[in-house]
Order: sequence, then structure tokens, then C-alpha cells
Amino acid sequence: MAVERTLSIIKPDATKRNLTGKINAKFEDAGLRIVAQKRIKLSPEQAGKFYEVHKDRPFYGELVDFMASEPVVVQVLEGEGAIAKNREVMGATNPADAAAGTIRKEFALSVGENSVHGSDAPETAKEEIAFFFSGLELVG
Ligand code: IDP
Repeated sequence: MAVERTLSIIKPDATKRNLTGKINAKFEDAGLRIVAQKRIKLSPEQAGKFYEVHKDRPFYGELVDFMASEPVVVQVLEGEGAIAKNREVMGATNPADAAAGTIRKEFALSVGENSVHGSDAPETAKEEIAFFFSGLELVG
């Protein structure tokens, strides 16, 4: 399997509860390497742009307000099959449906406040990494 990079976000509900280290341990235990990471506070405009693909969904406004409510940690994870592996470690969108041991099962509060974001495909991973990181911040 090819080595990939994927964009991960530790969301406001998790940064607020001081869970960054515990979530990062889950990534590292699964063989994902954190190759870039920064803590930032998104403006509502930036959060809205990042989640533009969901702009017609009923929860869009709530999602944008939530993502801009507290700092987030944005990161690039690298490893073999990193995109799918990260989705596996994250668990299902709704924590009620997430498998035991996943981040969302252990830490998420609800379907909206679900602790982490992860890119869902190679093309979106590329776009999402470029949204937050410049080439200079990505060490090969
Ligand atoms: P994903 O994050 O597992 O890829 P998506 O369906 O792409 O899930 O949804 C993006 C994000 O939108 C979710 O992670 C969650 O924070 C939020 N979201 C999804 N469905 C709902 C909902 O029914 N109510 C509130 N927020 C939602």
C-alpha cells in the first residue's frame, strides 16, 4: 500500500477538554505519523469555506459556528494507507455508531461535536492539506 498524507483536525469540543495528547496517541498507536501540526482559531468565514461542500445541509450553520467556537489543532498524518486508516481510527460520524476503541466512541459528545475531522479521499486530502499548510511547513 502506498504512503499517503491526510488532513486531520482535532475539533473544538476536544481541544476544550484538553484531549489533544490522548487523540494524538491514538494516531501514533495506529502507525500514523504527525508530520505537521498547529493550533489555530478559525474565523466563521474560514470554517465556512473549509466546509463549503456541506453548505446545503441543514446542519451547516451549526457546524460552522462550532468549528469557529474554540481553537482547533490542524495536522497532517502520514503512513501507509493513511486516509482510510485515519477514518478507521476516527470511527463513524455519529459516536453512537462508532466502533469500540475509536476516537469518536471514546471522546465524541454528539454527531456534531465529534472531536475529529479526517479527509475522505486522496483528492480531498490534497486540497485540505493545502488549505491549512504551505509547502514550507511540510517536511518530506
Ligand atoms: P465525517 O466528518 O465523518 O466525514 P460528514 O458527513 O462529512 O462526516 O459531516 C461533516 C461534519 O458535519 C461531521 O463530522 C459533524 O461534525 C457534522 N455533522 C454531520 N452530520 C450532522 C448532523 O446531523 N448534525 C450536526 N452536525 C453534523
